[in-house]
Amino acid sequence: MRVIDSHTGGEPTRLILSGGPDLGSGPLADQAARLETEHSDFCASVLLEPRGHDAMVGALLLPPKSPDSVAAVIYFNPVGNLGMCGHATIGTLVTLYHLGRIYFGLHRLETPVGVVEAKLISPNRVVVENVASYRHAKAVCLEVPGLGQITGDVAWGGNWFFLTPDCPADLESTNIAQLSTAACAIRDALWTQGITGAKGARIDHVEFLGAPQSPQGHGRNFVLCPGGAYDRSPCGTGCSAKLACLAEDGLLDPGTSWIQESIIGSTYTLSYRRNDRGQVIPQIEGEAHVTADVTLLFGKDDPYRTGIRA
Ligand code: PYC
Repeated sequence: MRVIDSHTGGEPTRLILSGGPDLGSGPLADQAARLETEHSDFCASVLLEPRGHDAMVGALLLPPKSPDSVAAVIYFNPVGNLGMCGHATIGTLVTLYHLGRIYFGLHRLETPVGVVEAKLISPNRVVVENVASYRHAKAVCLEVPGLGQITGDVAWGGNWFFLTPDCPADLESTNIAQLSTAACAIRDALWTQGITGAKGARIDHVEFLGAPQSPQGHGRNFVLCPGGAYDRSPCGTGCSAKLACLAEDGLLDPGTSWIQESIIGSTYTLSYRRNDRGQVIPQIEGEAHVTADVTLLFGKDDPYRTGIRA
């Protein structure tokens, strides 16, 4: 199986170019559902140790449904699918450029939650225009064992997020273990207390919000991903959810830039516009680098053929 690895602000993407499972035909959302339910071994074998690690996001490249799109892509992590993925979209465009499949300019990419447009502005920099993002619930209070009362917003940015300024520790990389434990406790409490996204959707990302560390920054975050890994980048869909909340609170005007730092200090430049329906359309600018162009091997007698699942 040929894969190309990249990282976007430190967050890894593994783009699968060949050797993926047959997902049949039909809408991309159905093909994505088939990947998750019928091919979880495939997903784990590509992403988990010994071939990968739990922070990796897979991007399965498929032929587009529309001739106007450059590709269709299904994003997944070791535990399931992601609706959209900002960092992996940036990584995908930079990788397609590396392969000579695209050049600078605007490209349409089909994802299971809608078409996104992304502009390659240099070999390593991309601006992604994400799906419409919105706040579903404001100032939700929940009781979290070991943490007490936590208040935050529930918002959609292509995935479901709970965003809270109630951080259990400073947003420093030395506190990643403590932040991860607390974010997992919040995610579990959201589910057990029946707090969901629209139509009962599980909130599987938790985002702590804090002050920036650099003079040019506007905010810093820590984002817990569904498998338990933390996002090394500021998280494109998490930034989209944050933009939706800023817009709704009247704290950021359309077209105004916001620099978001990740827990390791990598940054995205964010802004948004409103479409003709008044919805928030986030723009995320970030940088990716290709790190490997490799063939993954899956020996029949390899006991860890489908990944280490401790
Ligand atoms: O960049 O949207 C993102 C993302 C989601 C999970 C990991 N990265």
